[in-house]
Amino acid sequence: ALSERILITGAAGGIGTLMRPRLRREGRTLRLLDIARPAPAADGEAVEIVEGSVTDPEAMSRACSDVDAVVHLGGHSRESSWAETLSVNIDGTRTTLEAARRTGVRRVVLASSNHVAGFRSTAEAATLAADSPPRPDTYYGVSKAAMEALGSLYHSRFGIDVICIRIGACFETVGDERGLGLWLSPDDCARLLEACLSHPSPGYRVIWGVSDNARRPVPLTEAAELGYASRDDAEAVFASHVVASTSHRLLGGPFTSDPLGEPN
Ligand code: 15L
Repeated sequence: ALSERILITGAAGGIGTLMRPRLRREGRTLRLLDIARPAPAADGEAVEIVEGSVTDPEAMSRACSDVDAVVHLGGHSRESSWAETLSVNIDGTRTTLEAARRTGVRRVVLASSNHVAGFRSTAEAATLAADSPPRPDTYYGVSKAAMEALGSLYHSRFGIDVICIRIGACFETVGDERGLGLWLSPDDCARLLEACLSHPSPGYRVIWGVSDNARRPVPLTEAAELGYASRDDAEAVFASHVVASTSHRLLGGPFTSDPLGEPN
């Protein structure tokens, strides 16, 4: 197999930690970047550990050199102050894309979120194109809309393949009813990332990233076109032990009424 190197930003975060063992492949090196130093290599694990921030242009250029693709997970994963959101999520994404361009990286996968579209009703979401115009529910959602726009810009200007995944909720388990619809199982997340990494010529795309849940509110058409086939359904695993929650009319659920700019 051809050897390849993939940079994962935010590698010590929630999704990064879940993906590290799952993206391990013969002939592949994972370069793991985070502000919190990722755990050292396990026995036989082909990883390169980089301590650094997505907001640091020099560090990002070094991190991007000689990599085949970037999986950009680094950033705040929920609401923060506007200043933090602007610096880490928006400027950090620009810095990451700019470093990828400077170093000739040909493919970038961006971790967007359902909160780009948090004010869409769950009723309309069933047929909602993944690249539908943003209806963000938080500053966090705005930062993910900016991420998708930056990805589009870097694709159109420089021809980089950019795939933005509007992720539902990627955790090991599901705790409430909303999660039964939006769950992206860690195994499915890895399947989706492999599809993003292996498609011959994806161009610029926005896709929904959820498992094929019985209560899935969004379509998987675009993800399937990329080659993703979900094998998981939250219903089967978690439906009997989730806590009942207020059913949400809006895709973003509680995010749609949380105070803006306040970490929660
Ligand atoms: C997100 O975008 C967050 O990163 C994650 O922590 C969850 O809150 C998820 O959305 C969700 O909608 O539940």
